[in-house]
Amino acid sequence: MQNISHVHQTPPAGANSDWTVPQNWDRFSADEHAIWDRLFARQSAMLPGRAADAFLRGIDVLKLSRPGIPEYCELNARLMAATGWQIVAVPGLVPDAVFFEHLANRRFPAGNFIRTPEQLDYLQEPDVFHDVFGHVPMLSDPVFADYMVAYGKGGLRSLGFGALDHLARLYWYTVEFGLIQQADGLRIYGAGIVSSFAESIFALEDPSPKRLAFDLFRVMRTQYRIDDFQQNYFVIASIDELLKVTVETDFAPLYARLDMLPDIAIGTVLEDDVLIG
Ligand code: HBI
Ligand code: FE
Repeated sequence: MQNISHVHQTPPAGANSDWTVPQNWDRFSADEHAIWDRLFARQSAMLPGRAADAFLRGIDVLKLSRPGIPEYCELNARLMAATGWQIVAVPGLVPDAVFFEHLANRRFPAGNFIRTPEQLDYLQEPDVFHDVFGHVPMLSDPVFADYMVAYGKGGLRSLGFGALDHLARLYWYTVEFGLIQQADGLRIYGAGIVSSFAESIFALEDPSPKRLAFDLFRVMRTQYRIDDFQQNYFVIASIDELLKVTVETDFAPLYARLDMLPDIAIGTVLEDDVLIG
């Protein structure tokens, strides 16, 4: 999730130097817990057969079906036991370097607020539902958890190359909007899709988006949009594939080649693309 126009450039009042804030879970009202329950009920009813097995396992292992907005310190006990990750509360989008530093240290920055009923189907800033329902279940999968650490370390390195815009596409087309080919069919693991009722249907069933086999270089050339459904989705064969290619690739020469090539507009299909479904 990102809309960089909202990023706090200095830690807001009450925040630590790493932008973390207390979750203040006890300040959530009954109405706010009810918004979580409404969103959770709607998504959990429609995700079997749509969400990746790893995601559904995460919902179960982390006991996310308990009512109300999860209390981070309580949830962290289970998340830490699974993969050593923990959720830290932040007031919204944080600067890239801060974000990557947290990921590199197995800390997932999650919003300490929840959307209003008027924002039920879309909001710009990552709230607790997008972050905790969307992102956290996959963090209980050991391989995906390692991928997110590798991404955080890669993100910090990319800043040294001035290559964040290219590397951000890898995050966007995997962590936020990724699809995976399972033996029993195409499934969602991207947080931006899985936390959205309409896009969970669109991403798998609509004929208009181009679903392409994941290719790291192709992904890093591909533009994306932040204010509408995606017109491109990239499909991995396994989470192992994603971790392997990210850990084994030397990104420096890729960044040099990317700087010499034009971006690829959304919705484009190149002749050597592998179209899926
Ligand atoms: N901050 N809280 C928060 N959540 C994000 O997803 C996030 C961010 N800051 C930067 C950022 N994402 C992007 O740099 C990544 O998507 C690459
Ligand atoms: Fe997100």
